[in-house]
Amino acid sequence: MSPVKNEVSNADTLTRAAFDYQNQGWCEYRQPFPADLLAEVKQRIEEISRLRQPEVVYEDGSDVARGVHGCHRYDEACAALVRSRILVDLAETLIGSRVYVYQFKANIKAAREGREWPWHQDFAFWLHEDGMPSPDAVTIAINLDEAHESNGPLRVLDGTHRLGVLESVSRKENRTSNWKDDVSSNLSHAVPPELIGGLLADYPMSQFTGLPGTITAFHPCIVHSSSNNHSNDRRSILFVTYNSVDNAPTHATRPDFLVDPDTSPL
Ligand SMILES: O=C(O)CCC(=O)C(=O)O
Repeated sequence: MSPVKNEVSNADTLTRAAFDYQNQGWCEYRQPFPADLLAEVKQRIEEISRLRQPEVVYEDGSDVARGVHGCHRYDEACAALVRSRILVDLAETLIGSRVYVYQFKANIKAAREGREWPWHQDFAFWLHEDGMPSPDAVTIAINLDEAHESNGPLRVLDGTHRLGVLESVSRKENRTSNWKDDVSSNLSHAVPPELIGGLLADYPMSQFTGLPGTITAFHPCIVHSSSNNHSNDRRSILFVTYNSVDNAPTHATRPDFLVDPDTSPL
């Protein structure tokens, strides 16, 4: 493909993605990601997940790795991925400003043993735990494995990004004392159970199924979840959260591998 043609198709793809993102709170970004870099990142995530390091999180009560966090801070392949123009252009277009990496993680969801993520909104964590002023951020997901109906794909409720943060009236104004509660299957800021039935009735659900390399982006306030992995196939997904450089958190005290303190623009 000639450079000019590529520029044009990229602009069209970005415009389409921005339209979908505004309307439904998420979009698929139909832009091929360099296969060699993605393969390298996948291999590094597999290697890092076998190390006994604080940023490797395990499924509750087991030694099965659930996720690895923040390796863009020291691993060259992961650092190259978060700086790739494809992802940064998408993030800047969806947020409308310069961006930096707020969070980087791979959720591994091992075959048969990977556990659920209850219904939640990411901004509830960023607001309450870190003091992020507003939801001027976006999470870009890249499938490392195929995500299909039976291995616990991400699912979102279209349009719920417009609802703001959903709190229960009885919610206590406390922050969690242990960051592990923010990444376990027993989430600290899940959507209140009494609201879920109504949300499921009122908002259509979309599932992010797709081959390795599929890129999707979703809004910080969209209500989303995923189920246990009932299949023999691992479902590993990379999540890179880009934040506006004008929206740095006011009291980020969680570990650096969970909330990157480096807010310089990419
Ligand atoms: O990995 C998943 O299925 C869901 C991840 C998620 O919702 C999150 O990390 O906020």
